[in-house]
Amino acid sequence: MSIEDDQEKTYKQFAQLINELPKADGWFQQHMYLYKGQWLFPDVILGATLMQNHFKHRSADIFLSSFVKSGTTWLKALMFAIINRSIFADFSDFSDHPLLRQGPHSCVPAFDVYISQDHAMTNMDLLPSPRLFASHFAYSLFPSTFKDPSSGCKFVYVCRDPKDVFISLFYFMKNTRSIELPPLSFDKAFELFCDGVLDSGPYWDHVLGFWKASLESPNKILFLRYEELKREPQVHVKRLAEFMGVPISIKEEENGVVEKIVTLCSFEHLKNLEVNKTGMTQITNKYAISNHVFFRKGEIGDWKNHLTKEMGAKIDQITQDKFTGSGLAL
Ligand code: PAP
Repeated sequence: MSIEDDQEKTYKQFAQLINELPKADGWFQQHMYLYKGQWLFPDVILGATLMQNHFKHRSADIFLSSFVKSGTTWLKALMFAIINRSIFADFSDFSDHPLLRQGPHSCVPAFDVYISQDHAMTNMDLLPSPRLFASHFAYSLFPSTFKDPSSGCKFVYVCRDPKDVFISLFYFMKNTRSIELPPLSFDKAFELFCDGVLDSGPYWDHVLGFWKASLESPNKILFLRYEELKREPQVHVKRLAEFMGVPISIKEEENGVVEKIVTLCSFEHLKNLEVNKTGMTQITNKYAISNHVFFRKGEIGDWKNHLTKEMGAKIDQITQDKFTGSGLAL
């Protein structure tokens, strides 16, 4: 049986499943659906079912996992640059690096939507190891065979202050929401965020899922914070390289490789590249997105310019309530 025939059953099951799931107005598209505790687009739910039934993982696979607007673009660039550094650069020169010509989202595929594209399974099978994928799926959606410590697969998870996530998402939504939908107001979006009713939400369940798993399997899941990366990018580039099995050698350190990767992937550098000012990323066969929308301010604490003190305190209170007893503090 061909891969496509084998997947046919999953497509049929998905067509039935989507009609049975709880539905809400989407932030980007008309509807999103609650699938196993996470609000997702229909295409992405199809992606989750294809992953669960057909994706053949390899022990060297690495998933960059994150809640939306938590640092995915940055981590895509950093992880891509770290893992491919011997192919695309010698010690002194990154002048022909792919990140100078392509947006980070073109360098590392968005697994959740890519997997349902034509021939995706075959194409992914053809990729050399280690394969690098990025995903907004909740930890609970990944197959247990993949999550099993003996599988060898790894996750890098990045989380960010939910107040900054909300602001980042609100402005991203304003740029990318379907023009056929009525505007979503700031106050309504805030209420929905707090209630967890947003694409990939709820935020807190997503973060906790990976946090708990990282405590159980620290060698399998590297849990990072956007804010820590901003403060000490060089320290975290070295941690990432170590975790991904490609540690920075003493010779590389002496040659300034860490600093070069940090500079190559910095917000200021990427944002000002022509490809990220005017270029597009093809997300699916039918949908492309302007690269510039992924680079807004890249700061810690921009929420203070947009949320009232009461709104900030409300998100902090929810975070405290949800994270109590988990050992996680943001
Ligand atoms: P995604 O979920 O759509 O992939 P993601 O990349 O996770 O988005 O988040 C985008 C945020 O990361 C933006 O934050 P802001 O709206 O508060 O500005 C974006 O500016 C920021 N960002 C993008 N690239 C970088 C980078 N190289 N360094 C730091 N922050 C970055």
